[in-house]
Amino acid sequence: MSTTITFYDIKSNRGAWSPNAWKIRLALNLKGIPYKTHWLSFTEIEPFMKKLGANPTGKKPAPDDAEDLYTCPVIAISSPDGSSPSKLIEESDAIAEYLDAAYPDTPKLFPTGTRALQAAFGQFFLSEVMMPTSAVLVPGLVAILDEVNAKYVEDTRMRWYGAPVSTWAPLGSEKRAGVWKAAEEAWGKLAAVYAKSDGVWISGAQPVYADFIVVALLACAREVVQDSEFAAILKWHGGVWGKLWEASSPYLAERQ
Ligand SMILES: N[C@@H](CCC(=O)N[C@@H](CS)C(=O)NCC(=O)O)C(=O)O
Repeated sequence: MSTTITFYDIKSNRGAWSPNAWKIRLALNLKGIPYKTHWLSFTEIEPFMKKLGANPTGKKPAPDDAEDLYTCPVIAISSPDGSSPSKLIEESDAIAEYLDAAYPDTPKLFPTGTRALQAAFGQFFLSEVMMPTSAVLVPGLVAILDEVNAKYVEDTRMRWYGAPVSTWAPLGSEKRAGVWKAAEEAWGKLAAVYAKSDGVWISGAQPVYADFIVVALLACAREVVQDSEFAAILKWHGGVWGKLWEASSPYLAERQ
């Protein structure tokens, strides 16, 4: 297909980190689709997306829930000569569906018959695994942003979730140890799901979108938690996440 994909991702001083954007980066890398990353900081997303004509992907959490929320990832598809207007696709799931439809000769993220099951998996992952893990990820995220964007994350998360990010899981604290214990238990539920598979990937020999939801959170953790903490995750539950991480390395390599 003779089009150019621009992939909007969120910058940090360690490069790619956003779990939602990583899902799509992994998908593009699996499919071998060329793309160009356009990096945006948190505070650039809303004004930039409005100007681009992108749709919001939801509402901000309360008390700002009357306001639209603009997020990454977004992709823009344009013809190489720029003669036709860009098509914009917002929201990681919608982008993944688009990539399967637009590049039918590439590995499928949603093999036939798996779309609904993968949607159920996504909901399970978000509430049972991602939520309990985020208490340790968000504080680490603040540390890899510039001053303005660190303040944006601290201020918005304080407003939306009611406690300063710096108190969620301070390094070396008992609280952090407790958060990690809860996270390990949460990932244990996921390990029980993966144990039903006969391969490293959830559906066997090939990765599907559900795997990339998981790997994307590991890729985020890689950038925002301590090295020793990340190494511990890879050993949890008989090393299932270590094996998944290793199998994902071809799709994690391109991160520009
Ligand atoms: N449901 C959306 C969620 C995207 C999302 O929440 N992205 C975060 C980064 S991981 C974001 O852009 N947040 C903007 C902000 O917090 O202002 C998707 O899957 O694309």
